[in-house]
Amino acid sequence: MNKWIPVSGLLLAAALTATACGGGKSDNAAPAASAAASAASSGAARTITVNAKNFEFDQKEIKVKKGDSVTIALNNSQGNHGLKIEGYDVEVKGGKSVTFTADKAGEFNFSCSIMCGAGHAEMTGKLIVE
Ligand SMILES: [Cu+2]
Repeated sequence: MNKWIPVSGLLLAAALTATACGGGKSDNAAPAASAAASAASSGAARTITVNAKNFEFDQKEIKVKKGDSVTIALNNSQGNHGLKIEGYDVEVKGGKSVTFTADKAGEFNFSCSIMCGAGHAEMTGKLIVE
């Protein structure tokens, strides 16, 4: 009976060693994940002021880089207008600003979000995220 005690001790030691190795593998995955997170948030902060009047935006094309933190400030020099970007959940009204992360590449149409009159449908532009 005494003979079995050292054997079970060895098995326990082997089990602990195996567990330690498994732990080492999962530790290796953690730095890779945090590196990807910091790469996504390394974009520049950009502020774009858009002036709106009846019936156009002065910026028809807004170009940013993917990952940028984009602030759009809308200034109504004439009339009452808003700016809404399709594909992003972003809308800003005159006199205000909105900040979002341009995390999707592509071209996204924006348009006036307030019925402002006869030329309302012509108030469009494009956000280009590259
Ligand atoms: Cu409008």
